Amino acid sequence: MSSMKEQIESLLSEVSALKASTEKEVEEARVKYLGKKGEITKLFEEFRTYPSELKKEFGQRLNSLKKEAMSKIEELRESASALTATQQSKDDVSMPGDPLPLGSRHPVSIARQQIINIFRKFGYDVAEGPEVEDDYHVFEALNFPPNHPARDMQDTFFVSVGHPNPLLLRTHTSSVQVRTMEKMQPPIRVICPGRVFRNEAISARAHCIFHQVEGLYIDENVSFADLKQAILLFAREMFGPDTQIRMRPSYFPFTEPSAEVDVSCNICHGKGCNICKGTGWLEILGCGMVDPNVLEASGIDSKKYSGFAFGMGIERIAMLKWQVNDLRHYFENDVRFLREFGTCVEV
Ligand code: 2NL
Repeated sequence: MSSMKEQIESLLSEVSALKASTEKEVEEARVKYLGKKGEITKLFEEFRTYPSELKKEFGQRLNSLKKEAMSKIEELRESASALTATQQSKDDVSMPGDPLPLGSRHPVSIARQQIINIFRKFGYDVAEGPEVEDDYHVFEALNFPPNHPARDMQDTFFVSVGHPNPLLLRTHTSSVQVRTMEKMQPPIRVICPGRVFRNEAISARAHCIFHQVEGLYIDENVSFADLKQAILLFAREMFGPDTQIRMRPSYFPFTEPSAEVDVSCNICHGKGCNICKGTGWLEILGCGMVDPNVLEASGIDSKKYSGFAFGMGIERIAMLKWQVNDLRHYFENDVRFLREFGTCVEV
């Protein structure tokens, strides 16, 4: 049998290498070393029979072995019980999280994206520009006469006044097309989506902020027939393949001739309903051949080039497409309205 000294040394290294991952294993280790018949307890019993000169030699060593074993067991017990607490908790930390309800896209955004996608397919580029513009790019370059009512404080939000070229909030996105013509020579094919601002009282049909898409096509020999075909193809992509269009003469300062375009009512198909007010037709946009003055103002030779332009209100297009009966729905953000346009996950 090995000596007391060797036994103490070997137990000391055993104890310091002890491992246990459950509370049961910790208890087994405690019994093995410190229980009534435990190995350390047995050494103490043997020690008691020793003569006093040997007691002096081993007493201290035995005591520190016991202390070491007790603190090691305590340490293992703490980490095992922390582990058990996590494992026994009712929360399954490996479960996937609760799904977050996703929002849905706003109908004005959906309509804008559809309009953009259609014209991209026709080869148009998308251009954007500033919302705070100057009088020149919104009115002057677009052939607005000096006393046109749109240039009045009543109709336009001015940022600065008393200046020959005052800053204002753009009333249409044509200013972006003017900036495009200033920068490049034909062929030009652009569409300009964006927010526009008009000083109007808010009602079911009007708002002071709304969204527009304008388009511009300039090249040699562009004719009114090209305009008609472009609008027809757009209308059929947007409102369905059976859609018919009609054009009514109109007036804009920046186009000549000008027209307003109606599409056949896709709700009653001409039978008469309250959306088309019994006429069978819905107005969707304004358009025309770009006035030569407008081309020349931006440095394009009106003898060599001609072009067409058009503009539409996105809110209006979305109203016709999805039968929204009041413009104010767009701005109130009532989730019951917004959910009609997307697959919103319920909470
Ligand atoms: C409407 C009518 C229109 C244009 C916009 C335009 C732009 C340039 C030159 C000529 Cl740079 N025209 N834009 C032309 C005709 C009609 O908008 O009812 N918009 C909501």
